[in-house]
Amino acid sequence: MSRNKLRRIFISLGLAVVALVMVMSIATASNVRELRMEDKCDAATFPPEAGCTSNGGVTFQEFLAKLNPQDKGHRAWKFNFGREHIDLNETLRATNIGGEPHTFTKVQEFGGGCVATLNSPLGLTPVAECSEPNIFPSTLVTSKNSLEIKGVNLGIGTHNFECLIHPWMRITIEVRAD
Ligand SMILES: [Cu+2]
Repeated sequence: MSRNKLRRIFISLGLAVVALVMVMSIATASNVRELRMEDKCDAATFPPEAGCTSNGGVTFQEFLAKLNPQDKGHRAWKFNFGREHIDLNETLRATNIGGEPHTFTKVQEFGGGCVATLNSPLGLTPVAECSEPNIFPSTLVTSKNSLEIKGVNLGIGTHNFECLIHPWMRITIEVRAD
C-alpha cells in the first residue's frame, strides 16, 4: 500500500470520527423535555397590571370566582408536563404558552406566592423564596418565552416548582441518574 493511500485512509477515518462526535453532541443537545406553562386569561377583562396578552376565554370575573381556599385557583392556570421525571443529562424547558407572565421557580416547600392580592383570598402566606432579591428576574417567563434548566444543575432527587404569582401552579419533578 502506498504511503499516499495510507494517508488518505487516515484522513477519512479522522473525518468519520469528527462527524460521529458532531452527531453525538447534536443528539445530546436535543435531550430537552418540554413543559408548558398555561393560562386562559382574557385580555379584554383582566386588569392591565396582570399583563394578559391573549384572549384565552376565562374572564377576570371567572378567574376571581376560583380564587378561594376550596377551589385553590382557576385550573386553567397550570404547569403541564405529562411526566414526573427527567434524566440527569436532560434539560427541562418551561415554555409559557399562556397570555400572562408566570414564574417557574424552584421552592423548598410549596406555599403562597409573592403577590399579596392573590395570596390572601387563597389563605396563603409567601414562600421563603419571595425574599430572594433576584428571584423574579431570574425565574420570570413572559408569554411565548421559555426557561431552560439542566438536570445536572438541579441534581438527583425531587424538586418543587411553583409560580410565584399564581401559587396553585405547582409541579414536583424528579431528576434521575441516567
Ligand atoms: Cu403564574
